[in-house]
Amino acid sequence: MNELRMHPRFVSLEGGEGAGKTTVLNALRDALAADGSEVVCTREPGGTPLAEMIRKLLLDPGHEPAAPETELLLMFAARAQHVREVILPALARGAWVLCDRFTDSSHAYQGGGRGIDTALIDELERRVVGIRPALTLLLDLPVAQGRARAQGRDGTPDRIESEQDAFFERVRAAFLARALSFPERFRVLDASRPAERVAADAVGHLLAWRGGA
Ligand code: Z5A
Repeated sequence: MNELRMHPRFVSLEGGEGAGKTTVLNALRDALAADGSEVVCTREPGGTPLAEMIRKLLLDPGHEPAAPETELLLMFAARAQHVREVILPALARGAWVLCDRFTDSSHAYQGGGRGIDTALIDELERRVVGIRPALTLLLDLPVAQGRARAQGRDGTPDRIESEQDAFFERVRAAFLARALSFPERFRVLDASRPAERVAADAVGHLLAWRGGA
């Protein structure tokens, strides 16, 4: 695999912690399924049994700190499996694929957050993944607001959630930089608004995209 293509029925949702991706994903699924279309909702890291095992390794705070390169390669190992087992077969049979995070998260977290060279991430994307969403909805909100939402949930923070605010500020800046670099693919939504308004906005973008695709 050595080329990168965009598929019109492949849509990703991106954003920092607590941005509300799960809520929006459900609204997008309902909007697409209303006319009987098959919609596959999936997530990264994860989406297949093996990729979910890699997710557990990645988020487990119980082992020694992961080197940034280890973290990056595990993200791409999970993605390689997910693309081949779930995403490409779904697109081939005519389904829509809604993915909670994809390669832009690697650019934001491992690139922006951990400082890994973008060229390496681009190379892995091209050689290991080979596909990019045609539409990416970025749910953007201030770091403190997202963290407050995430902390409102039960459970102890995972390995990445335990990072400092400065890390998440770099992640947010990297997401916004990606959106500026790919304006035809990205739609940036103000995710600090009430959940119903964010979801309605996201559905509007998706249906406009489907209408024009
Ligand atoms: N990661 C990476 O580093 N590199 C990669 O390549 C990939 C991922 C693919 C796990 O992802 C971690 O993997 C993630 C990035 C890293 N680490 N972090 N941090 P994840 O997507 O599973 O984890 P997450 O981003 O932490 O998920 P999340 O916090 O659950 O985010 P969300 O799905 O966007 O939020 P939510 O569950 O819909 O909402 C969170 C809470 O806020 C919940 O109580 C909602 O009721 C509430 N909420 C949602 N929207 C609103 C609004 N609009 N107003 C008020 N309250 C709201």
